[in-house]
Amino acid sequence: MNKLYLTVVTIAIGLFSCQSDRATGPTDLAKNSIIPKPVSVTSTGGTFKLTAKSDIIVMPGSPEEVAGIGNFLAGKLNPSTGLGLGVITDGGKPGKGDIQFAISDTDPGLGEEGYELIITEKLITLTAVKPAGLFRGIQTIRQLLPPEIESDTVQPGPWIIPTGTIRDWPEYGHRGEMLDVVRHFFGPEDVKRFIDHLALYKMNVLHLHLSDDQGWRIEIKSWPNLTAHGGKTEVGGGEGGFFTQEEYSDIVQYAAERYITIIPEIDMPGHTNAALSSYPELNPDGKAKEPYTGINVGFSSLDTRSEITYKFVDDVVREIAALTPGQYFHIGGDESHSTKIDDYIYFVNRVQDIVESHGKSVTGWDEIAHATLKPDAVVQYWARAANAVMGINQGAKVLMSPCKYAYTDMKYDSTTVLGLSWAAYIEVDDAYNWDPATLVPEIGRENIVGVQAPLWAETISTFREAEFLIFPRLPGYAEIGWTPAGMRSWDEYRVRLAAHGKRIETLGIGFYRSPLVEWDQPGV
Ligand code: TNX
Repeated sequence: MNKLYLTVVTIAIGLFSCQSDRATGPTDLAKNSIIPKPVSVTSTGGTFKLTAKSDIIVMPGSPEEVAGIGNFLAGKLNPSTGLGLGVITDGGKPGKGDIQFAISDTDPGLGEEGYELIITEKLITLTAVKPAGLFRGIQTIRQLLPPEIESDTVQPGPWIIPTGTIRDWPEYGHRGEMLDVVRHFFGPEDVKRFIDHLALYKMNVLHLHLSDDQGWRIEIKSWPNLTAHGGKTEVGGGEGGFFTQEEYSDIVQYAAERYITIIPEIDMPGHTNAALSSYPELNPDGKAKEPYTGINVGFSSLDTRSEITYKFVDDVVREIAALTPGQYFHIGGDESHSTKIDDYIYFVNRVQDIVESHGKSVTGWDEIAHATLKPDAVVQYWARAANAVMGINQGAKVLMSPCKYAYTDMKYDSTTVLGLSWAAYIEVDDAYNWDPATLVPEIGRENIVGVQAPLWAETISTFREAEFLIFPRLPGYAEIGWTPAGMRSWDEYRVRLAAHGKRIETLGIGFYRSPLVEWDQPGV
């Protein structure tokens, strides 16, 4: 009897101490597992708790969009906490448990996307120079809360954050991913989900690869057959698909609400079989090409010496540019193996003028550096460093997407079923362990605008499959773009990444459980 009593008491104490541990929560802000790693963190050893009294307070006089950022945060916190945080914009004083947003230019060092988060036992104050900084800052708040915060059903909590100060801003202005919606089509809902993933990790660009040999994915009103015919194919013979202009604009808007810029790509003069099969007049012999559903590259080319080609390009660029608020239009330019080099240069030079005439700056794959680049051109380095260097020598900037490190369509290792392997196997450590500013000796920090990881879609036909290749490499690319190289190390990163397993899983993402990461350890 006595023994039983003792056992019950022991279990009760055990349970109680566990519970009280949970109720106290983590108290050292410095032991966070935020990705990308913040620039500076100081801990003050206390705790802040979200309660049923918590609200999000927007300082009066803030730009209107700040209330939208408040709504975004409330929309993330309310389903899982059930605490019903409201967004207060009427000048109400912040009380215990509130999160306050402030826009202030007293700390210009934070820049366009930086933020400061001051967490006391009473209040969280998030300050930024620009609304984009507040948006990046609320991703830090999400990540400081337990992974269950990402659930869409009410979870027990408690919702505790350690106190202290975080000051944080990105190393590079361009941090993004590319999504190939051509080789297999991914619809607006998939693209939005991808945008959500970018947002959580503070990325700010989504490059959409919208045309290729296997399909044309955006409605062009002046050339309707591009989608009526060219939109109906994809790799392997599936039904394809395309975005109407309304759907594209809706994606642009959805991204903008997350402070993410869309860069549209129309790949040319190669990778154009879908256009050539949709319009006979684009072909030198006046005959439409057969649709193509294989995965070879380099066989197609627009007719660079025909005026109708430039009428076509002008219409396409004009219609897409009008729907795209971002500065850049991507003209592709890769693997034009069936275009003579002189024709290629002539074409890229003319297309640059077209892009400029529609108010956009040119970006393209590294081959475009063979042409005479405009001063504001950005060369996307993927394959040949010599091309990127040629771009630099013309005064262009470089976007780093080295295929051996940043190609999200590469297999993780020889046993991965999805993905290709022509560039490399890219395990999670390989994806993380490189520094854009030292990778190629001739490409220095001052030449680089940022980092972009492309996801080509030859081998993936569902978004679940896409997510398997994206995660867990995406957080690493996000950190390479955000966190100064001197603050990064794989051994420290892999522990933080382990703590994201549960978070990614709670978001419903089936990710690659790399053996290099101890996923089931409780994160810090
Ligand atoms: C090369 S990367 C390509 C794409 C393919 C990719 C597959 C680049 C600019 N061109 O057309 O989809 O390899 O990994």
